[in-house]
Amino acid sequence: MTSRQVSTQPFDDQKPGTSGLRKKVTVFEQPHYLENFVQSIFDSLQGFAGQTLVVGGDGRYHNDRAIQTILRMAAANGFGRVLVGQRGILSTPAASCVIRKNHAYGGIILSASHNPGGPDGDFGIKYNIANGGPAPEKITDAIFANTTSITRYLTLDTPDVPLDAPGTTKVGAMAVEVIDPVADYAQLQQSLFDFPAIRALLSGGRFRFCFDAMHAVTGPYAREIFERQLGAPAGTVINGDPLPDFGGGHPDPNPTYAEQLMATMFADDAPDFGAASDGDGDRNMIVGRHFIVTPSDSLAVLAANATLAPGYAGGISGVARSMPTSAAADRVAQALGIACYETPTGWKFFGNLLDAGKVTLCGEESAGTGSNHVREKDGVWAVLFWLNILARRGQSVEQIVREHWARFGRNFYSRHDYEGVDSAAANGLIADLRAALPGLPGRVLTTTSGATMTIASADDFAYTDPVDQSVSRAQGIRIGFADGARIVFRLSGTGTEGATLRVYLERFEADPARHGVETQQALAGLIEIADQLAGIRARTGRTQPTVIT
Ligand code: VG1
Ligand code: CO
Repeated sequence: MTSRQVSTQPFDDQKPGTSGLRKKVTVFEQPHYLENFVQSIFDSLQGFAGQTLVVGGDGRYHNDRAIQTILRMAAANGFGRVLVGQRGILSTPAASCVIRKNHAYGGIILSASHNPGGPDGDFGIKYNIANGGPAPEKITDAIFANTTSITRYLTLDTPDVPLDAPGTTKVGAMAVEVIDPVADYAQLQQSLFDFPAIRALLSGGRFRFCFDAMHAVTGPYAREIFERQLGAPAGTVINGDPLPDFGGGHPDPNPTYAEQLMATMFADDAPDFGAASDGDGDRNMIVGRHFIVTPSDSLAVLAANATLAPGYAGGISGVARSMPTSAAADRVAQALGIACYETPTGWKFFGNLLDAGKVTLCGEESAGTGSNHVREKDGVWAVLFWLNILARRGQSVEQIVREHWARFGRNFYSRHDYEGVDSAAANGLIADLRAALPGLPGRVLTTTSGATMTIASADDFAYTDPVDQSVSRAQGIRIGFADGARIVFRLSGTGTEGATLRVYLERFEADPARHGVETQQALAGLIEIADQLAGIRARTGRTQPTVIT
């Protein structure tokens, strides 16, 4: 069957953000919109004729139709084989696993992650390379360049491929293999963690665990791994059926959006351990009984306890964290005598460090943690890691974290998000801060309680990749204070409405006697200073953040 060439014209809004292209479903439903982007991906690649592509998504609205479009276009462009998850499902870390295991050329993942879904919700698409990780900036830049000059795309006139059951079909000359979305992924996890110890913990009847899949992609993974393979009682996984609109929820595992889990974990009869994951299964939220673990602390705890997991028993080579993530992991790295890298926001910046063996664990303050087992952050992996540690240490989540703080000190940390802010106001705020940077060091600010804080450093974060020397600039405004505290300002690259301003606040406290202070209270002075420096209230018209994590 010969491919059909369809004439098209560029759209001017197809620049990939922190993690692929994310837009409203209604934008993706425009004729040629998805096709233009997919063809622009293929046109940025070379040597894929006859090769394997992995395709899957988080099951959100439009996933099914988009996959059929991509299958036809992959065939028309000359791929030899596509591996697609049954019913179009593949979590982001599972897609990474499948790409690596099958030595695929790359993969296309359909997800807008934690953004809401449904006909009025968001949709997204991203391309991953042969190492299983998100395409680096040089590829996303090439894709974007192609979207601005595209004149045609290639497709086939073929019927939809049935995706309901495993098996192989042909689309033109290309084979489409429908695969079990969970099997390879579950097998990989078994090779990393002490499944017998976790099974003893979960099936012993004493320890209680609640996993909230938030009606997103992790439901099938969590049921298979936690309930079937590890013996947790049926019902351990809640909201386990993936729904196209995530049940109307916001599949972002944080204390604001994971309401049901929070209510469960803070009830009088709360379970011992709670966790949640996001739309596409790459994020994790870790909660103890009446106790939230911040993602930055979680990364540090995993690093400090890594050798308890069989897959990391030989030790870890290094740690990487995104720049706005707290320095809690740095302290562990220092104690272990290993390197700690600071990268821009987004998992694509960890790929080179992982490939080069410079780091084993990576994490972001936005509830993303992962390791060299795949090239994406991995929600269920992080939960298994915690279960492994809990099984081996026999302590509560809270005890483990408090002991960690006592040993390494506590990095009080919070992120304040102002969502859906007027774009011009948000851009103006960042531009003015950027312009003010040279004059900031040495400036003394005073809070209403009379405390003074001196700015020691101020810059716009730029990163030179230690492996390929590529440079990424303008990655966030960093203000460092003389006492080691820090404020970071940046704009989100994943939103679809207006702008989202993220303000990251951090202060170190060595004294265990002061570790019990409530986080927002511990950061109150910094919160005031952030507003003094950036004029957040005046410029955005907001008196408080939309979300505090
Ligand atoms: C956010 C997070 C970032 C994460 C990205 C993708 O980006 O801050 O840490 O890597 O989402 O995660 P931004 O640009 O909105 O701050 V996911 O789970 O949405 O793929
Ligand atoms: Co995600």
